[in-house]
Amino acid sequence: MDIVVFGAGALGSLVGGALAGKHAVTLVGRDPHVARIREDGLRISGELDALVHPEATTDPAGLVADLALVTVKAYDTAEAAEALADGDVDLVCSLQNGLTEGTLRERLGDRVLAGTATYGAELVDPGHVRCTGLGRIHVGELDDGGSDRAERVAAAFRAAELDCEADPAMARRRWEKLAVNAGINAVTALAGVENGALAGPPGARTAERAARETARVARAEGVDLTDDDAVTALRDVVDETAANRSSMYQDVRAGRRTEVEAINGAVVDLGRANAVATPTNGTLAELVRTWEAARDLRPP
Ligand code: KPL
Repeated sequence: MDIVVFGAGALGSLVGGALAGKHAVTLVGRDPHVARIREDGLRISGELDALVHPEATTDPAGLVADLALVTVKAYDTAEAAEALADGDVDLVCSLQNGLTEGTLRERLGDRVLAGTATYGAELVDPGHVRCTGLGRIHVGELDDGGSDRAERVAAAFRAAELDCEADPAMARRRWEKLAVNAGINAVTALAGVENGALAGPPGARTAERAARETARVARAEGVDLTDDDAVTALRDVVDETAANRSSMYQDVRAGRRTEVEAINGAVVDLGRANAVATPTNGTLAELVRTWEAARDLRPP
């Protein structure tokens, strides 16, 4: 398969690098990471181990592929959709945090599949990504139901030895992942700890409250996600990615804008729309916003 990975951050580089062992992969990212990949290849270390030589570019214009994986930050989704609309890509699958598929679909129509990934990944240096936790990937139709194309994409991931399944119930899966991110990301970023620190109290208490609130909002939105399911999913990811620094913790360490609006912010907004109280997500969102505002990272 010809695969474009749009967003060569930590997860995009890890997944794209693994896929490059079996498929023709082009990573779209920024220098100096892209320049180093072009010169020396992409090194994957940690739980996965490989040196691969995918194509890499900083130019998102005119991309042609069977499949585009979108791995940009949630706030860059509209821009990615715009660039992909100008190319020639058969299928598009989001592996992002947050419920971003709606934005992709507005511009790219029913070519869009939903996806979730719980692998832990960190960019160590330009040209080097570390796999800090073997998670799994799920792909499927945005409107639920099974499909051949989702099965094909899952098989392409599995051919590259990534743990992946097609899921006919992606609405629930996406909310489950949102609950996991709502619990893990802001708490680890604010406390400056790896995911494994949420395996027990006190970290687990706040993280689990945020995940339960997310499940309540999901149910108000018509998605069948119990509080217990959300907490179990959270605990599983904490366990599988114990050594990982969450993407929000990595953003905070690097002094970058975070995805708080797409995670805790989105839970609060949808909670308000459905008259569901989300005090823990609200507090976490406000604390992360305070950190961003103090560094002038908030969008105008
Ligand atoms: O999605 C993640 C993230 O860090 O954004 C998890 C799966 C929680 C891994 O840390």
